[in-house]
Amino acid sequence: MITVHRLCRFVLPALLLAGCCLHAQTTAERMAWFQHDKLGMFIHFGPYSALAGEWKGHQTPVGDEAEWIMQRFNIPVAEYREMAHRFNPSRFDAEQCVALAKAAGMKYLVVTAKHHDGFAMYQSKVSRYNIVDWTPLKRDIVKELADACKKAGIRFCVYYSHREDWDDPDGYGNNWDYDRAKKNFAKYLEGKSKPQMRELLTNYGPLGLVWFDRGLDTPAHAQEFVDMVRKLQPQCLINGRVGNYGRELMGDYQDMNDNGMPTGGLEEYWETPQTLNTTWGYSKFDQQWKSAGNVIQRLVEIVSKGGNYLLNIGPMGDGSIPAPSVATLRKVGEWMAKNSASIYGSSACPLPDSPWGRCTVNGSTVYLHVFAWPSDAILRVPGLKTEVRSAHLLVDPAHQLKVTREHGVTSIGLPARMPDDTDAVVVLQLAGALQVEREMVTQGSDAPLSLDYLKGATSGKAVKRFNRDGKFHISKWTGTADSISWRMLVSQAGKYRVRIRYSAPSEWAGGKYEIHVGSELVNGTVQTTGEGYQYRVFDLGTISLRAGEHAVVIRPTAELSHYLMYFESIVLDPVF
Ligand code: H79
Repeated sequence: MITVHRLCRFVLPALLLAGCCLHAQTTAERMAWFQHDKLGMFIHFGPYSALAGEWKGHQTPVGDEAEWIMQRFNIPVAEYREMAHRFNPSRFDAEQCVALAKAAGMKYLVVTAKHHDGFAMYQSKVSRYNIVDWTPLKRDIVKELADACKKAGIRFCVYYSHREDWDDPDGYGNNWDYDRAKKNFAKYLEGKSKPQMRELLTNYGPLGLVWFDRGLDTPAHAQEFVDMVRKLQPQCLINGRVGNYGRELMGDYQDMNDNGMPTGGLEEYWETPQTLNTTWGYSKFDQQWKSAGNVIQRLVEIVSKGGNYLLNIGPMGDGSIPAPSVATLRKVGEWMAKNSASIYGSSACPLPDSPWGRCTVNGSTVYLHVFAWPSDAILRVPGLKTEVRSAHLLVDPAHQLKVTREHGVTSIGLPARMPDDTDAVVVLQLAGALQVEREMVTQGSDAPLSLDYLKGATSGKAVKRFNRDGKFHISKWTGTADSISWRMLVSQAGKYRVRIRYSAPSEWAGGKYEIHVGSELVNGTVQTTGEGYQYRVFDLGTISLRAGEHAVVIRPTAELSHYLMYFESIVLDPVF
């Protein structure tokens, strides 16, 4: 049995701490709005928008990212600069843009103040290569959006590409005009990147967050950006890409890979940046638009796994927003207008996956998001242990739905017709905090039992995390109170080979752990798998298991000064 919601484990302790002492803001306090707001608008806008995926007859295919066009065709700096001289998005309307975000239910907005091409979309004293000093438009787009956001009550945020700069001779990425060997990266950091970041943190009012991209060469350099944000705007959040990929998180929260979706609920703050078609910057070739229904179901999936959705629009060269993006966001807004109570402030749902949809949780209220209406109009919810006080459709609170429970399955009588063709939300009011039956790991007739990080229940400091390299694992465990456990049903008695899969840097070698499988005990010693996240399998010998239910627990055997390992799975293979 696990008590919900899981996020309490890392949010609540910090909040309690904050309540009892007067001190600098904790991460949890800074993160509160982000945790609540769930949906943001990303805007990719720059001179590349005017190229729309085409340069001198060369086209970026669908699937390529049109904001990368300068790099893709190795456009010489002089020619790209000349093109940027003519960039004149006179139809850009910040208030309209922000109104669209608001109508869609978005609560924060992140605009590319400088993307990898090095062009600033605001008036910068650091470099004349900016939209006010370099183009016929002569308007500060960042300022216009900051003002419009303030008026509309949307949290204003900036994207700044701190490492990549294809215009600056010392920035990363342009090795077609500039000799890589002659680059002085520190000169770029001190001369452009940091001073521009300082301008953005000084001249545009309070920023909700700064969205860095592509990491930095060293943790020390990344720390300088973190320190600058903390000093100039202590409330401002910092996304994890401020630091190097494939390393421990720096900043306040994790971003998944671009368009990434975690396999399950994570026990940390996270966000996924996603596109409406397949490019960030506008491309006239990319008409692979997601449907509004797909976007709504993605939003629900993200919230059901505890994350935030940062959804992109790419304005065109004239500044207007592509019509399909507008249409989709308006439809998302129509759904949100009726259903946002199931989104804002909600957290990850610990109920097992269901064939009909997903669920989100807010205190003792559970929102069942029905994507596929059951043909017999009975919604079956296995694993829910807390008593259900009442059930109704979110859009029809006056009409109570009948709830029964048999053999651990809660059934809700639905109307015959689905009231929303994308996601009809059923609200369950519980008698107390949501408690769920732990999922049972089972085996096929002669198949292994797989105890992975997804099905495991963490306790103590152990948490499910993104590894900043595309994979997921459990880490942050350092002592005997930090464990992972499973319920497992062995249908075939006999001998099983125990294998564990994890990643561990060299400093963690020698850490001792134990695995209890029913009454059997397996001891292990951590071996290094090398630097970065390289998961390897280690054989821990065989054990004998009787048929029936067993509890499995893995934990460190002593207090450590570091994490035990980045845990991925334990597999029990029958040996016959
Ligand atoms: O701003 C958006 C992307 O431009 C940026 N992140 C999001 C939010 C990004 N930076 N780096 N990357 C994405 C990954 C780079 C992928 C690449 Fe490619 C593969 C670069 C070159 C090959 C994709 C395909 C882009 C150009 C071709």
